[in-house]
Amino acid sequence: MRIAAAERCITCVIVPNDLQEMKAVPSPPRAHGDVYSGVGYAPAHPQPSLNELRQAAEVINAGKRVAILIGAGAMQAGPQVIALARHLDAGVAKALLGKAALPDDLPFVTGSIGQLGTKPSWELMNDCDTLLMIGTTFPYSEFLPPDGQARAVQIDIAPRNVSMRYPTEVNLIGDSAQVIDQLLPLLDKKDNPDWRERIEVNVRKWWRALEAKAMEPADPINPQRIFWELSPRLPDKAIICGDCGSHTNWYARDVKIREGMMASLSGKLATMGSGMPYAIAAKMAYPDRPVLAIVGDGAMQMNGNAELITVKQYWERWSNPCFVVMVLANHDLNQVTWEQRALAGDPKFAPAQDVEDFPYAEYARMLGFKGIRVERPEHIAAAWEEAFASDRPVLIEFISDPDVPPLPPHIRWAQAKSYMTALAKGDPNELGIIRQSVRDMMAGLLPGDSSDS
Ligand SMILES: Cc1ncc(C[n+]2csc(CCOP(=O)(O)OP(=O)(O)O)c2C)c(N)n1
Ligand SMILES: [Mg+2]
Repeated sequence: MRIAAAERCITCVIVPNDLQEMKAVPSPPRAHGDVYSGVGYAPAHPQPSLNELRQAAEVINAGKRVAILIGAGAMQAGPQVIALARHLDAGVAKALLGKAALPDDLPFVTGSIGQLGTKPSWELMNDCDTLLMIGTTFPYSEFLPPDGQARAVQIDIAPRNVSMRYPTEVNLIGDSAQVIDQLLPLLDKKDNPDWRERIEVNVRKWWRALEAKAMEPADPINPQRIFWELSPRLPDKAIICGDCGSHTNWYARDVKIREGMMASLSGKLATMGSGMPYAIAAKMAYPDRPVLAIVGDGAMQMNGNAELITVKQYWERWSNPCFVVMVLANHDLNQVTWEQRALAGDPKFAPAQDVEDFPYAEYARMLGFKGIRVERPEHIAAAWEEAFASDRPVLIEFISDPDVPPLPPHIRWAQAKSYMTALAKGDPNELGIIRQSVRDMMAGLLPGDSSDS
């Protein structure tokens, strides 16, 4: 247990059968092979030296356009990151596991970064001259500033994580909140309203574009609208547990996290099947808080349906019964179908990608829960409200369109062309994809010409 806490890693604890059968004694005999140990845990408190802090301050003070990137390691440093961003006139982008580290209603928060990220995060990284990475191992270099463009500083509790994803000049090892507290007094107050204004304008434009995109019609439901309508209806202190699929894009981009909420998913392994077990674990740890699991129909059939039985077994012990499972029923392993179209130019291979139809809401009712099936976009908002007001666990099933492209914010013309080429090879969803792609271009999120590449 101590190794798990000290190393922050998965740790295997083996209790041999013969040990389990031994008598418990206050103290083992003092004999060769017997081990005496104590209880308790003392965490390490690594601290950067004053010299290192000064070097970091020198790099940051020399810059004019600062970008901050935070990850899960900044989860306990929200107020410090806000103070830092205000002091430096900086924008803050969030890696997927750091989504709950800062609320999305702050005007300088550009949202998530990367393949599932936002356009203002992309712009922030491309236009900055200084990068400050805090508690993150975000791996995709094409979403970070081009090499040589930005001088960079990294803060991380683990020495092995630094300079691993970007050639950072100065690395500060320690707890994010404490290190920022030490660094801030050494930093000059920036006076760069143009940079800050540019970031905030990009953020405002992005939210408007996302809303326009979410409100585009689809057949029958545009998945983005489900997430767009969710944000204002999320209860305070909600814990959101995501899964791996096309819905992870909409979770990352459209869901507006507020102060006091928690959110996670399988950010590093990106394994399907995280949503339901994470949600059950969240409810076990915080039975008084509302919990939402976001799951695709593929993952629901993989393990989610079975885990609903676990919920049946325990839910009446929870002080707050609010446990909502959202199933995105698109009858497709949609994320991979799109990856194959966009990256390889291959059409959907239906025998591998189709997901069998299943009556999720009906099955939930059979288990004694509330089951809601939503087939029309105008019913989404009321369905969310009904779900969060329920006195028992709820499964809410959205019949959604698999032809809405979950493409990255900076999609290049070459990629767009590559999936269009796939259509020529006879994609079974050809017509729907053309329809939704044209709608996306109209909403301004796909490039209309090669100048965007
Ligand atoms: C255990 C596991 N198997 C396979 C994958 C590859 N994979 C990533 S997303 C995805 C499709 C998920 O389908 P679904 O749950 O229906 O969500 P959707 O993409 O349709 O929203 C697959 C197969 C994975 N990440 N994890
Ligand atoms: Mg699916």
